[in-house]
Amino acid sequence: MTINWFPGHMNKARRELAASLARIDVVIEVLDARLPRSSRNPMLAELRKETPSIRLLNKSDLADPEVTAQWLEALSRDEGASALDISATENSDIRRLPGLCKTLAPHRGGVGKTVRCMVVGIPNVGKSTLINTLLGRRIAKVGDQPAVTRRQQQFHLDGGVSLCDSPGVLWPKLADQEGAYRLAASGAIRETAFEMQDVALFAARFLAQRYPEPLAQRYKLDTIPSKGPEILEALGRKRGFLKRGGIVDAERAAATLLRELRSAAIGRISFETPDDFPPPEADEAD
Ligand SMILES: Nc1nc2c(ncn2[C@@H]2O[C@H](COP(=O)(O)OP(=O)(O)OP(=O)(O)O)[C@@H](O)[C@H]2O)c(=O)[nH]1
Ligand SMILES: [Mg+2]
Repeated sequence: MTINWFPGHMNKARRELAASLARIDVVIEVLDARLPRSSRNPMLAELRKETPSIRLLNKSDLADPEVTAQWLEALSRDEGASALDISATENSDIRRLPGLCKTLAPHRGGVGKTVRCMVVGIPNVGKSTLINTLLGRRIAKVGDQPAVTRRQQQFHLDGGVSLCDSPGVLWPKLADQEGAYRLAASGAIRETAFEMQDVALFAARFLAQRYPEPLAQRYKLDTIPSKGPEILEALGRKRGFLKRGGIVDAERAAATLLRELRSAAIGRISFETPDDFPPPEADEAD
């Protein structure tokens, strides 16, 4: 099944972002450390134009640390603009951020001036959490589901920096469906926009290929079956998710796998590495 999710509120949020970005000094782009490329909204890059930006790879506490190191290296090498890996819940990871924003907008540094920052990114990536941690208070509404923030909201930090929270936005057509499945598996897409079992099968095949040991350990599997449905079946049996007649409840097994993947109960998992994205020259080779 093709996954796309661009409901009306997101289109409105996109228009509001386009209008507000003209009055913004620094864009703070929050990406998901587990899928830094697939969580990058190509629409935001267009809307931002020349406004300086900082890229944050958030939820790095859930990502595979070795893969995050590869991403940090690749991002600074390939695109000239480095990124920081953070957990938005950890003040120690982000307390330098306001100072960094100021250095990117030196013309806004005078007395009585404010460096106006906008926090942007896909749904559920941790934008509002980041703002709450910087403020030291739970003011922005946070929740573990996409589309919690529905309108822009501005907050003032001490020291002449303002932060605007914004609703998470995706883009109208998720052309890279592999990326769309990663987004769904990570929790960025509302669950009514995809088939749970489809995405769980994708996740099961991915884990069997890239993270077989954590998968086997979590579900006490002696061997990992080769096909996605068989992995879900084995998981369901181990957990005792049986329906009448001893048939495995595949929907329950799917929901469990996705929940435990998202919370890192299976382990710290990254959904993609820089090597999954060949450089443009390789595409043009023949
Ligand atoms: N483990 C972990 N969880 C995080 C981190 N940052 C945010 N979260 C969780 O991710 C979920 C989404 O956080 P929000 O701050 O509401 O995300 P958002 O980007 O504002 O989402 P929308 O408003 O829906 O676009 C919440 O359950 C947070 O607790 C992080 O660094 N690590
Ligand atoms: Mg939010």
